[in-house]
Amino acid sequence: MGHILVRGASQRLQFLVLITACGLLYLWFSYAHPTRHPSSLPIPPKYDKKKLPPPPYERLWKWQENLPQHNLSLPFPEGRTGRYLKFSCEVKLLGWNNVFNELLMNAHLAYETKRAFVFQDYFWKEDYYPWPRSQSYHRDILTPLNALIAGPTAGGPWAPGDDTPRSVSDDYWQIVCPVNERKRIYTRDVKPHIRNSPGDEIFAYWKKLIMDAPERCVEIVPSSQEEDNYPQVFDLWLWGSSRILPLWESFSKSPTSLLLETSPVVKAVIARNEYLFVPRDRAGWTINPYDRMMAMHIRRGDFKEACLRLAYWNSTFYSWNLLPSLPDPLDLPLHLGWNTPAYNDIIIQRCLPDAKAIVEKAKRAREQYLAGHVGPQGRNLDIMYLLTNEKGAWLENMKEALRKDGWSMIVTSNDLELDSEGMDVSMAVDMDIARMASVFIGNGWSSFTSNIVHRRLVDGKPPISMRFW
Ligand SMILES: Nc1nc2c(ncn2[C@@H]2O[C@H](COP(=O)(O)OP(=O)(O)OP(=O)(O)O)[C@@H](O)[C@H]2O)c(=O)[nH]1
Ligand SMILES: [Mg+2]
Repeated sequence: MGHILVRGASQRLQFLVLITACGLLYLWFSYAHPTRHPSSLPIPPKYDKKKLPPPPYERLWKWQENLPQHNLSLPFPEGRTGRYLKFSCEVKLLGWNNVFNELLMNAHLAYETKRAFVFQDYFWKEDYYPWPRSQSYHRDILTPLNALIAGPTAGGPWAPGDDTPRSVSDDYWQIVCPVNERKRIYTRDVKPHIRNSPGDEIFAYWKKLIMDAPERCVEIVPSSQEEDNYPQVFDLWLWGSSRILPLWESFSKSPTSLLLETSPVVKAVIARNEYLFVPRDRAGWTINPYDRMMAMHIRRGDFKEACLRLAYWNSTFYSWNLLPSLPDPLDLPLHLGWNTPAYNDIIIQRCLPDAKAIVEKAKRAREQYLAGHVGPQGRNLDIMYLLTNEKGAWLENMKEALRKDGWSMIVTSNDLELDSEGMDVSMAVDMDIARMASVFIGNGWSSFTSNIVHRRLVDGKPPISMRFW
């Protein structure tokens, strides 16, 4: 037994020496050999997005917490004697863009009433979150507002000389405005007086109410879901109708709009992916790729049902997409009966165009833009960015069709390399690329599109560069 063991051990030793020698020989050969072909290089592990955990944002939360206005000793109108306005009725658990347009208008109302806007973080709808709910670090699924946007709405400074109090976080509101010092205004007491009124009248009504309140701290409290499905000050019924339009003039010129900024997190994600947009011709890095870019917002997935639902509930475009200065309004023929097959056909064409219609629209939008506009690079528009929730064969065929139609460089949302912060803010990343592109084509029913339109118009981009399917 002992002998067998000794013999077995010495055989194992010989075997090990042989294996090690072969390994060393192989390593020497493969690394010392100068003509190694690149295809024989080790293949890196595939970038598996789902394996990255969600971003903890520890430093960003801390930064938000330490904003300089979070200081009780500051003089009026900030600090412990300051004036604050919190919208507890702000919509939660919806797509980012329905939340975004509302919170900006709330911030504008706070500005107009000379109160500090209490900003809240983004509460994700679980279905849209890139990770399973169980991976959230909080009870709710949250992203700090400052990861998604920057500017005074998220606590940044107002313009020099503007003495409006700066926005504060919800956590600071709990400290500076203890419960017994809050004046509560219930939406159920206010909204019935102005239901279905034009947006400017709704705004003016709330503004007076809040200005007249002598209390330092005002909280707008929502009624129950049973009483009001959308208990917001500026609710979905307003955003989805032309009643919003009278607000454009003041909102688009407000410091809330003018000082709204892309967040550093979003800027960083774009910067690390920007090489993808650099043209391969000789001009290369010397040009601004956005001057030659068209961006298209292509909503797919289960959107057929969504489009028909929109057609059923609402025959008009959404919010700023309704601005009459924009070139592709939804003009439905008068004789069309609501919800008839012919009516639904038109809605589907405008809401969920097929690949052929998309290529055609891109071509026409390009021609019409170039006919009236000479960019810094002359008349050129050949880089395409597709913002999309679509993947797979449909998208590949779409890219091929665009390539055949002369688009020399085509990049999609799926081509971006995203770290976990990038995954978390990817909608804001796509939106910012679309903001900067020379021409943007979007979906008229979408708040994702209308928030891009808002920033493009505020940036001074011409209406002919904002198109709808
Ligand atoms: N990065 C990226 N994310 C998208 C895109 N489309 C949808 N999403 C994500 O999915 C969520 C829900 O999508 P939507 O319902 O189309 O967008 P929304 O923000 O709710 O705005 P609406 O267009 O009014 O519905 C968005 O908020 C994003 O988080 C896209 O094109 N790019
Ligand atoms: Mg949505």
